[in-house]
Amino acid sequence: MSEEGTVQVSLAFDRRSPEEMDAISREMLERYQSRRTVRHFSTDSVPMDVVERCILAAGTAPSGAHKQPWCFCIITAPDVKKQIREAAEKEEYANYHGRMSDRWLNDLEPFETDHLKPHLEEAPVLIAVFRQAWEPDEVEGKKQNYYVQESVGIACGMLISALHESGIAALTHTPSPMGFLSEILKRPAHEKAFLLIPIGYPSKGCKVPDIARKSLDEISVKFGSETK
Ligand code: IYR
Repeated sequence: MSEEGTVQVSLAFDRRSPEEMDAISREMLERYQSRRTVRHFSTDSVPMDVVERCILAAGTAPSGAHKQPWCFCIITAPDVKKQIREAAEKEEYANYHGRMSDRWLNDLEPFETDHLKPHLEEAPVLIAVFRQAWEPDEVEGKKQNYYVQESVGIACGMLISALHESGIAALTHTPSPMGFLSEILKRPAHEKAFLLIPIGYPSKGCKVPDIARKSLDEISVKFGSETK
C-alpha cells in the first residue's frame, strides 16, 4: 500500500479478436474522419447530461502523477457568454490588427476567421478549460502539478472526441491572451485558462473549409520490419 493508501487492483482488460479489432478500428477511424471544427452554430440547446458525460470522459485522461490538473467550466448563461464574446473580440481585434504576422494572417485565410466571434454567443454551451499548475496546500502553500500542459491537452483531445462521438460539434478557440476568462469566471489563482471550446449543433447550411488530412506516410515513421 502506498502512503496515500491506494492499492493495486487487477486490470479489467479483455483482448478482442483480430477480426473485432479490425472492424472496430475501421469504424472508429471513419467516425474520427468525419469530425470537423465548426465555427457556425445553431442556437439550439444540446442535452446537458450528454455534455456532462463527455466531460467525465475527458476526465479519464491520463495525467502526471494522476493529479487530474483540469477544471471544465460549463457556460450557458447568456450574460456570461456575452461578456466572454466582448472580451475575446477585444483581444482578437488587437491580434488581427497588428499582433499577428502577415504570414500568420495568410495561413488563416482558408478558415475565413476574423476578430468577430458571434459563435461565442450563438453556441448553446461554452466550455472553458482551465489548467491547474499547482494546488493550494495549507502546509506547503503551493503543491506543484506535473506535465500540466500535456495532461490538459490530452484531456481536451478526449473531450473533443467524446463530443463528436455523442453528436456534438466543437470549436477549439484560443483567444489570446486568455486572462479575461479567469476574471469573468472568477477562477482561483492556481487555475489558468487553457482552451475555450464553444459546442453545439452546426448551423443550418454550415460550411467548413475544404481541407485534407495528412496521410499515414506523412505523419508516421516506422522502425520495424512488420509489413502489416
Ligand atoms: N485566435 C484567433 C486566431 C486563430 C489562430 C489560429 I493558429 C487558428 O487556427 C485559428 C484562429 C482566432 O480565434 O480567430
